[in-house]
Amino acid sequence: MSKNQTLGEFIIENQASFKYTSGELSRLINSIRLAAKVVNHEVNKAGLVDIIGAVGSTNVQGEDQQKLDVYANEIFIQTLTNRNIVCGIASEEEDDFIVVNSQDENHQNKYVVLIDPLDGSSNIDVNVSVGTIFSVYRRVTPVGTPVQLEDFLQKGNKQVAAGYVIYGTSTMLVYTTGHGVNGFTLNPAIGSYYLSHPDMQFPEDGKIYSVNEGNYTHFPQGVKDYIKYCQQEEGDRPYTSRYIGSLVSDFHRNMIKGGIYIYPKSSKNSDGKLRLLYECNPMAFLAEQANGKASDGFTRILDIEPTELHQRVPFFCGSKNMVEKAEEFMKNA
Ligand code: P6P
Repeated sequence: MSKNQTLGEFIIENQASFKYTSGELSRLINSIRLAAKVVNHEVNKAGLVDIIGAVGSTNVQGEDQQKLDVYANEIFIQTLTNRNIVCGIASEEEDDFIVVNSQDENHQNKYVVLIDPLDGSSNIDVNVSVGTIFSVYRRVTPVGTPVQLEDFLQKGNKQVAAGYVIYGTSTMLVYTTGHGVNGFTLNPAIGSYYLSHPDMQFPEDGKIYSVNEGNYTHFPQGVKDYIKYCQQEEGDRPYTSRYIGSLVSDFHRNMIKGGIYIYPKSSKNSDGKLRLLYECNPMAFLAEQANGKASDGFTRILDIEPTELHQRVPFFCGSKNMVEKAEEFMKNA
């Protein structure tokens, strides 16, 4: 691995380390790379053209769909579908999963992709970073048959790849195939991604906690106790509170600087807000591959048995020692 290697060179160099059919996954990552460039082009000029603002419809989550949500969803689905790589796609923006079968393929492809095409999209109108999150599994139902719900309801520990694109001050693709986490920065002038952050690791400790404290009164006691712990004058505390309201941005900063992100359940969100399959599982896979940790406050995220496509779970994720401290408060509350 050499710094400034292009993403294409990196994929080819590491193809052999992937224990399954190497070609297909490489083509899958390449298609995500391409879709991210197209979405990035629109996100970067959102303020200039009439693509900003709500499209007037809502998604299965009941959230207002911003035009860029819809656009990003269409681009990722088209790109993955047209390249005859996957047999199924699930998206935050789609009520049900999509069976992908081009005429000549007869359901021979082996991978399913779950995606949040544009996470944090409520930040679009205020020019704050947003992101795409993706999760990849091998199908578990017979090849040659249409993909089924059980292909998507797999535990996070079965993921073969996961990653995010962050559309920030620069656009980065950060992903893992189970051999560590690597970050690639897009050079928009030539449309190539370069390996800018090899072998990304969460510092074991950190001083940043990311939680929406506006919901404090609705939080479980353990979360309230942990927040007060972070704010106490003692040792290396008080910590710093940083909350962007965009999971990918908060996660990315915490992975580089050290920190914890918490979206707990509350009296307003009985299971929390984040979706297990296409937000928490991929971010948890990345976190663990980067020496971090991710749980629902009690149970490892990657061990949670999914029951529904859009189910939500509480999410504690980041530097190992910080997550374990928060889990201690949850246990003792
Ligand atoms: P709240 C964006 O909608 C998102 O899913 C995450 O990206 C973000 O961290 C969280 O929700 C923000 O939610 O309730 O704090 O505004």
